Amino acid sequence: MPTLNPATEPIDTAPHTLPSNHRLVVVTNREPYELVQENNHYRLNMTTGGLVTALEPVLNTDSSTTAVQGLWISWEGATPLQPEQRTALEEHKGELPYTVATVPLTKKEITYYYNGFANDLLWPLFHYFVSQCNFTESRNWPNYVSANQKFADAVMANAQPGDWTWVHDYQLLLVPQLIREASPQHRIGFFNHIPFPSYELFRTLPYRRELLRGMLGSDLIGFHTRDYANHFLKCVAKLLPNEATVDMATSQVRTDGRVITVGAFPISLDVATLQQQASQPAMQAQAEALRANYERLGVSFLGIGVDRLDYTKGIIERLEALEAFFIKYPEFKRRVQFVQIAAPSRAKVGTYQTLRDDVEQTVGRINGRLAEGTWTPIQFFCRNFTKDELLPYFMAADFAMVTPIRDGMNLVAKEYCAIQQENRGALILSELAGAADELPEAFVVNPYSQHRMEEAIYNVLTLPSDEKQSRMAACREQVESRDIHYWVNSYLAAFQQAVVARQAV
Ligand code: ADQ
Repeated sequence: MPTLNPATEPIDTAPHTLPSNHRLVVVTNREPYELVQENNHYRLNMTTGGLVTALEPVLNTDSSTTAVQGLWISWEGATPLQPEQRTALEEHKGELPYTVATVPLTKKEITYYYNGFANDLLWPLFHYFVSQCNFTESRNWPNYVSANQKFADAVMANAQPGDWTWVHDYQLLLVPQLIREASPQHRIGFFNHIPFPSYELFRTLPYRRELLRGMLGSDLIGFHTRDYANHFLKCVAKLLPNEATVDMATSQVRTDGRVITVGAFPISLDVATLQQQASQPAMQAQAEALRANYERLGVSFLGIGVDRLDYTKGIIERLEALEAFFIKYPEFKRRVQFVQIAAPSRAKVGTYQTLRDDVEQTVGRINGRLAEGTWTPIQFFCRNFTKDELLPYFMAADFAMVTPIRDGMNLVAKEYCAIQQENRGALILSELAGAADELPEAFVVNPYSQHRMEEAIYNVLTLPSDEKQSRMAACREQVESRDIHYWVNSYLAAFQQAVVARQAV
């Protein structure tokens, strides 16, 4: 079997419905919808984050031509539901275009499995932030194991013969093996949404072998980039030499009498739906009004940053690069407005509480230092925007700064390109985001280099517009041709091949 790398190689991407009467079972930690109370009634709101944004159209038979019938298994949410809320959830579930099943986690599991092992150890380690890692083992690991067991149990409790079970992300690394133990013939796919670190980093984890074995319960293991896939294969070769054989050429692992396929599948967006939303006259009018408001204040260039509030996203480094830019090029003061929109996230993890304070202080310090008249260089919104609120900013902005310190993929970069239908905007993109592999025509920067970021800002403001347009056109065409349907089609095609490969052994 050839090495799977749809980022660079053609692969069968004809729309892949699963065999008839078969079902896709998506398993994620985060619930796709949360219950929101408004006045006296409840409604369901889509949750913020890359994973839900990407997966929703796969199962959403209302919005997609390649959607498949499915079940979505996830936790119930960070706060256990009160009886009244549970009733409301049951009533509203029917509005979703797919079936959902929830996994109730105890407060202890949420503290130690989710906030602890997943978000205070795996997340920073997989993003190369070793100094942020909390290696406390005594409660975090047992709760990670028990929570993973609950997800595996939920899969088994809901299982039907035609299921293709697709487990997602670093919170659930043990689930594939736990399902395999309960049901050896189960079809199991896994996808990791964050980077997979190099061996030298991964080996620092106390439970590194258990985690690899957990993932190897799958038939197909997917990553965003070939580099992440190779890191994983090298970790298996180094850490499980007596129980697994790795073939780097075919990107396969043999263990436990099975073949496991490993591949790169760069995630993307439901581009057509996003473009359709952006082309609504009301949305266009909002974008124009937004621009006009800034222009009235003398602003010629609008820049944006849109992120979950996370230290991996490089928000402070970006703001400091803007500060350095205004000091070096004072002629752009008053003429450039930067808007940073950040969605609060993981507020129960200590590093995230201090991050919000740090960003607010940085914004205050920079504005205090540089503000002139009515102009403050940075506007900061710290809340969830709806897509209708967010899109006008994407449309109005002359440039976007997507400059994470490390990021598995980064969908904001692709969202910004997708809606530049006139190729107007410019994207400044970190080379340490997975998206940089696919978007080399963006203004690619090293997020650790303030100097490079300053120069990139200068370039996007001063280069001739035809050069910027041709670079954006290349980025947009890439995003359009490798959209979410391409991602799901290529993953499901490879999943079916991987199950055949496993059964052939
Ligand atoms: P995330 O780290 O959550 O996802 P990302 O891919 O950037 O990050 O997606 C964030 C999503 O949230 C985007 O759709 C964006 O528009 C939205 N968003 C951000 N700020 C918002 C705000 N203030 N209000 C409303 N919406 C907001 C993880 C990995 C990524 C990977 C995805 C998918 O960390 O690297 O791209 O999964 O695999």
